[in-house]
Amino acid sequence: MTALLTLTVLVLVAIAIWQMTKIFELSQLRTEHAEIANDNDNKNNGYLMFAFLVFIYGITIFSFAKYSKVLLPEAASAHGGEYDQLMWVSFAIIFFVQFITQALLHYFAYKYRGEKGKKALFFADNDRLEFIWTIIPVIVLAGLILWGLYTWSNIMDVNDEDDPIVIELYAQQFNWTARYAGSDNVLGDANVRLIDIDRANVLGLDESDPNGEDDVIVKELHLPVGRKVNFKMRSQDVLHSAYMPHFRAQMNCVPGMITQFSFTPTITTEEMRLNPDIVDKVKRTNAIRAENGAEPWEFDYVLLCNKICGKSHYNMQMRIVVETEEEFNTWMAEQKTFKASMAPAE
Ligand SMILES: [Cu+2]
Repeated sequence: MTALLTLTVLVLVAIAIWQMTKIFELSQLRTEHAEIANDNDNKNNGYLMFAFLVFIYGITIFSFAKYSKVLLPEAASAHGGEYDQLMWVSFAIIFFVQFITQALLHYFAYKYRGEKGKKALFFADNDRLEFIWTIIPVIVLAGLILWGLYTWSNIMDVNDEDDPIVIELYAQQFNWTARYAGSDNVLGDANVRLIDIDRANVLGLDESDPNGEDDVIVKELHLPVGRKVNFKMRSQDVLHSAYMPHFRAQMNCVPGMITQFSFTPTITTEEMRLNPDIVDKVKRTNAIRAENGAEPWEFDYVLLCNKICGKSHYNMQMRIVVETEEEFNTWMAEQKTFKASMAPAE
């Protein structure tokens, strides 16, 4: 009974509100606030257009000022400069065009706002105008695309010139393993079917291939500065992506095939730690860590996974150390070869 009464009251209240709204609407019909825009409304909308223009310029400047510090520091690879230049020129063109067209769009929306007795000027076509606004984007885009293709083919050219070190990057859920080709600089054959965890053959190297005997398997990537590296990527399970942001390098790791990427590191870890952008980033990060009672952090290059490959994807990383040739040779001399690290067959 109470429920029925409540429902009836609610329905009656709803009807009352509806009726009141109708009365309100009717009373408004003959006043200034009709639903058809008058000159005053149009003028206000024109000013609002201007306000919106100021807002988007403001938020652009604010974002640059506040968030530029999260951008990557100077590229630490030979091809990285070329890559960054292409990106910054593209950015500059986009911002220039955006700056001009937004201003024009909002200014004209204000200038040609509705006004009693004013009629819009209209013409069906203008060959010269159409030619100009077609040819300019065609030239700019063709230039960018050609430059992009040239940069792409330069960066993606993996070859054996300049005596590169050959290193395999092996991806699996959720960690990385690196394999150096050893003194012969040739990687031994490998296949996931040959993985033998009991004998510590974690990458499935083929024991019958002599090229694999001197291979060196490690959990931390060391690179000598100034020496070209040819990376060969493999994946054990799902799609991963080897991402080395400081070197402007990324390549998918695909189960069943070997993908490649090549670059020359140009800045050692020690040198990069002195880079003003890195010093600033470390300072900011450590201030936050101190608040949370965590240990201070020191900058290191890093290899990340850039494909959402599963629940621990976010933490799939490996430290990269770029060092001098002597430091690299010392480190390498301490590592065990595949043959020496294998447990004997039973
Ligand atoms: Cu992954």
